[in-house]
Amino acid sequence: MSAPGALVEINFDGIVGPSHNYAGLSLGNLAATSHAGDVSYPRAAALQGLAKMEANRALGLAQGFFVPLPRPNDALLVQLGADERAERALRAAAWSASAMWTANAATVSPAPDTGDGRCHLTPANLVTMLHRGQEWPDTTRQLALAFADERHFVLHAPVPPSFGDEGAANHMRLTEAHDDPGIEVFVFGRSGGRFPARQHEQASRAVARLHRLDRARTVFLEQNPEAIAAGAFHNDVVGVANGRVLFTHERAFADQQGAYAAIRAVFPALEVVEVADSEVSLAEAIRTYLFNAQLLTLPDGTMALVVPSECAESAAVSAWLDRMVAGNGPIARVIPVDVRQSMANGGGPACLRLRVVADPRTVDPRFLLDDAKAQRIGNVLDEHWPETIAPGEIGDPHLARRVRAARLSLLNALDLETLA
Ligand code: SUG
Repeated sequence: MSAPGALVEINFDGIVGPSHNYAGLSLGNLAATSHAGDVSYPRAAALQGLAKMEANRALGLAQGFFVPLPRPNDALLVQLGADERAERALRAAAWSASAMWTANAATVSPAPDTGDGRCHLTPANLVTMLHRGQEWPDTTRQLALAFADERHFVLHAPVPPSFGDEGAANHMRLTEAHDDPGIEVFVFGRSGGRFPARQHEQASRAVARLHRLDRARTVFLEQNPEAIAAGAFHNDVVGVANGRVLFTHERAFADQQGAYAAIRAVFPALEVVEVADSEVSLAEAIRTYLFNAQLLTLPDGTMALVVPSECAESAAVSAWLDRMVAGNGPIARVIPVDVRQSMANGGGPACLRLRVVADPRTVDPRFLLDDAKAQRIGNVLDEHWPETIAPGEIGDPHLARRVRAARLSLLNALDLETLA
């Protein structure tokens, strides 16, 4: 256990909700649109997520979680003047378990980076997609509970809806040590391409101002429009940062060399681990989610990359990873994990977690994973999560009751009935 007051990175993973399904709701997310209409496996999905959390905890890392949001969200259909007989896409939006991807829950600026020495969180408005735009009110309630200690945390309202904000998926932090002041890098997209640019520059700038970041230590970069067009609907599909390291595809940013230079200007210690297009094409990187990895600093100070198991099955990607580990670079180890149910909706290991650098003692302990809670969560998943959901079942009142009851069982098991 860390010393009192010590800040550590806590990964808060979203527990996959009992209504997890494949509805193809996210234009520009190629995995999700290509799996539209598949039968989903909510229980397996949630157990895969739990196994990932447990594996990271076994590495000696702090692990938290967020519970699924209430679904189906009848209020959304009411707002649209619709009901369970609504057209398929509207109905599916109300059933979406998309809050599992907590990298989109909020943007988080740890205490050492902010003007008042507290950790600031801004829930993402997720306005670009209907099914995601319904998340923030319930997400905010959960964040308010988990980070209620106002001596250490500040929770903002989401930025106004005209500026799309997708949270930490478009935000990176570079630092010598988690509890040192960091450099915060915000990555935005410009609209005009064939797919939506989901992170608006003005949303990123608003978050940076709200979090009272030092302007001299804040960098704004434009995503490469070609990456968005190739399916990188969030920047964390083509790059991830941890410590001094930026692990990125060479075509992630609109001006790649300019991006490195802008970061280096304020953070000379930057170490770039770049994957060339000739080694792993943008398409292959997006298909395998090589960069949607958790880049973790282990207790011994070395770094590990938790990648989806799809990476090990790609000749180009696995060869690249083998070369990386054999070399002298900062990433010493690669750990594949099976999160296939989430991957089929475009959510890899990094999408499933929100990083919060904080002293675990300042977080509501109900949201921190330990052996007993992992056991209880596993039991509820085994007992109550539907094994499968076929597309035709979305909207079925019997399944709706089952999904609601399953979530309540989880809240009861975690002493979180207040979120019911
Ligand atoms: O917003 N998929 C999510 C995946 C989010 C991944 N997160 C990060 N990259 N951080 C999305 O596109 C698909 C749901 C459906 O189509 O049923 C979905 O919402």
